[in-house]
Formats: sequence, C-alpha cells, structure tokens
Amino acid sequence: MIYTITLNTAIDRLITVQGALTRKRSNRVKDIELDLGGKGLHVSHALTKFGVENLALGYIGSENKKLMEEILRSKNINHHLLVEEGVSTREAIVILDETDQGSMMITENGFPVSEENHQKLLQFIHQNVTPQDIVIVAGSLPPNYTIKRFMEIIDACKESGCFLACDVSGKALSAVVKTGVHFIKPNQHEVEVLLKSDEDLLSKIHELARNIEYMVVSLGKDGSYVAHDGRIYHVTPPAVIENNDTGAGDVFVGAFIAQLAKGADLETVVKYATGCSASKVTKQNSSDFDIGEAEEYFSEIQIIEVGEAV
Ligand code: TA6
Repeated sequence: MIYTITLNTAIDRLITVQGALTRKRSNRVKDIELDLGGKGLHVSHALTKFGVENLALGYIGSENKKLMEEILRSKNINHHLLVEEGVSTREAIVILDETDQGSMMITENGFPVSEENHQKLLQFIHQNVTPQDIVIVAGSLPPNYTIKRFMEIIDACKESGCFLACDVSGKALSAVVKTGVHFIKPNQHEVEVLLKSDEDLLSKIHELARNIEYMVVSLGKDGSYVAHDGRIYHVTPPAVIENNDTGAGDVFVGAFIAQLAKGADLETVVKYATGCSASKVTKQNSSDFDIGEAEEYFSEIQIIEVGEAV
C-alpha cells in the first residue's frame, strides 16, 4: 500500500480576476473554483490518476468536513482522515488573472491538532505500515505541531521499514535530512540553507545524496537535478504555456512515486514526473494534469548526467 500523510490539509480556493490583478483597485472576480489542497492530498490525486492504490492520511476539521469530503470524492481519493472537532480545514487561496504573470498563493495557517489525534495517527502507522509499503509525508506543519511531534510520525514510519518520501521544508526538512529518508525534493534555496558552506550546488547535492536514495532538487522553470545511485542528472523540462503552477511540485512527486511503485527505470520515472508536472502547469486549477499530454512531452525532456558522487 502507498500512504500519503498531509498533516496540514487544505481546500484550494482558486479566484480568477478580470484583466490584470492590480493593487489599490477593486479586482472583479471572473471565476471561483474549489479544489483539493495540501501537498499530500495532491500526491494522492496523482497516484490515483496513475491507477496506483493509495490511502490519504492526516487531519481535517469538522466544520467544513462535508465540503472537504465532497472534494475528495470528486477526485476519487481514498482516505482515512482524522477529524478535529470545532475547527475548519484551512483554505489556500490561489489568485489568478488574465495575464501571463502566474498565480499568487495566500495560505491560511490551519488548525491546532489535538494530542489524541496525533496519537491516533501514530497508532495507525504502527498497526498498518509494513516494509513493503511507501509513505509520502508532504506539506507544512499545523500551527502547534512541533518538530518533536513531526519526528514521532517520521520515526514511526522508519520503524516500519517502509520506503519513506518527504516533501517538507524548513526545520522539518532539516530534521528528515538528519535522520535519513529515501526521497526528498527541496528547491535550490532550501539546499543552500541546509548546507551553509561555500561549496557549489552540485557538491552540496552530492553530500546530501549520501543519506538519501532519491534526491530531487527543483529548479523551477529550469527543471531539476535528480541524484540517485551515486550520479546526478540535470533534467530539462518541456517548454509549455503556464496557466497555474500551483501543485506542479506535488504532481512531480506523485508521478515519480507512482512510477517507482510500478518498478519503472529511473529515466521513465523522471520523464513521467517532469512531463506530468509540465502538463499541470498548463491547467487552470491546482490538481489537474494529463498523463497522455505528459507522454507527448517525453521527446522534449532532456536528462543529462552532470556529476558523479566522490
Ligand atoms: O503545492 C500546492 C499546494 O498543495 C496547494 O494546493 C496548497 O494547498 C498548498 O500547497 C499547501 O502547502 P503548504 O506548504 O502550506 O502545506
């Protein structure tokens, strides 16, 4: 089984305004769409589109539970989400306009998670996750979720012997790098913060990759570096017309893990991840992408080896 864990779930509210978004002016709404939010839930969506069985874990609020469940149902997401009473799942507001300037995201902080629900999630992991499973922990931490609590989740996964992927940032990223997991996907800035030496980026990737089986460094429009098995590759994405890049990283992770789970070779894994992520960028909402479109991009995706670990 593949489990995704979204500790800080969200509902994405995509607001498109007429014309160009302008400060100090009333920006008229053209369209509003609600979509799945939270990085792990987006990964679940990508896995589901690939026909890879998965279960989404995490916490949602009771106050807008019905709406959240409707969104999850509309995206065919299998879930076992723990409900926190008296609070709402946060909204992540994505603002788009009719220019090609890209989207803007404003994220609410989320609700505090009770110790009872934290323990329930730990118990679920202890009772269900096996060495054959894959767990993906993705997204920010809820307001009162300390690194100690976060690491209890990570340690429970590690104790199970599963393949553990983490798409997290800040202190949570530092902590998982320290303990060692199988997959991470920081951006260039996050790598620079993780290792504050004068070394160049590739040397830093080499160093981090010693402890991480699949290490992806996202470079935005410039693609990514992928380090695996002592080698580093630069991956150039296809040129696409950007509509909304929100969720593109989550689709990358979902497609990457889906292909790993299917036993694909690294080139195939990277091509699906990069192609699906590019397809996502062309879409208006924060979760849609097209696998057929991704496959059409394959001939444009370049994977060039740029370094070997020393
Ligand atoms: O990556 C996009 C996204 O998943 C949005 O859908 C939005 O809900 C947001 O990320 C949440 O990210 P955060 O880092 O706050 O957990």
